[in-house]
Amino acid sequence: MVDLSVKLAKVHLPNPLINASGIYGSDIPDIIKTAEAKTGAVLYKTTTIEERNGNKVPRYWQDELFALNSIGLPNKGYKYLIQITPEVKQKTTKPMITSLLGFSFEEYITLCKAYNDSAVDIIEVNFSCPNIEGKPQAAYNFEYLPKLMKACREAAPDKPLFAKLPAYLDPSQRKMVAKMLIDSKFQGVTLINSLGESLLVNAKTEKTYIRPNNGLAGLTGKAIKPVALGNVWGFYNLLKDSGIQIMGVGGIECGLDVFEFILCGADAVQIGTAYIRQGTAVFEKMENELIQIMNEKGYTSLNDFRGKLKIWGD
Ligand code: RRO
Repeated sequence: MVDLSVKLAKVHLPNPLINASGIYGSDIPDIIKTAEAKTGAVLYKTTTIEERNGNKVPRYWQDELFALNSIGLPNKGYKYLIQITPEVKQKTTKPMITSLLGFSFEEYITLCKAYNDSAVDIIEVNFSCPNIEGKPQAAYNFEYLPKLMKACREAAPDKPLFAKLPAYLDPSQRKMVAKMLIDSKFQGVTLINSLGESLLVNAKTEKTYIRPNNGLAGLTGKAIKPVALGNVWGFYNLLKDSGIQIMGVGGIECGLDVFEFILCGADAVQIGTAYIRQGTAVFEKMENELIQIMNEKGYTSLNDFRGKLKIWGD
């Protein structure tokens, strides 16, 4: 009998499959739809202080390999999500994870404080939205980020905090950020956000596929999986003795992908683009495929293989 359950901080999840932020999770019907699927928890769309409509359309484009988005944080504002969470919790026992992003230091603090006193189970602090014109990602500012992380921690002492980070393409960056996570006592990290500043070109029309930010936007989908796995494995090796957990995200489409992320050290995984493409059935399909792989390999729990990737030649 295979046990897929996992604990994120002290929060119990029946399985490690979570919708990525931004894929549904904006209002009660959205949240319940994801809770009724074979998910382990539900993650809200990133919330801001004020309600937002997001960027101008077209702001999303996809093919089999890629999806490019510049959605621009459409959401109903944090007060709305805090207000509906108790009602959501009457309708489902699944844990609720919120996501927040501040446009300033002070806004991050306000949001962390408010969610600390709310019914959500875990807070994902988004330091890595690539789609706000004129606002660089906090996660790439190595002087600002540690101060911001510490302030978020102080503002939300009672909830598990996960930092949503972008891809880091150099080990020196990962080392600095791992130290920041440990120093500021975050419980976890979500890796990776979409690859910012990406561009897809329509050669036929000689135009960009999307409109905001000169056509530059966040890349997701199957093609980014190797970058995501590299970041999960890289951070896992820096964080494994600290107890800081990892949610892996980026290009996960099937149970085999889930297996690979856990093998590289992920505690749980998030499914974004594949949820858009395949609908709620994607979670049951992935769960069944993961169980089959584990049965074939004789594993009975995720701990049997988490972080146990072997290096060729060992
Ligand atoms: O809303 C978005 O455009 C968005 C966000 Br907040 C994010 O964190 N990552 C992304 O790819 N899109």
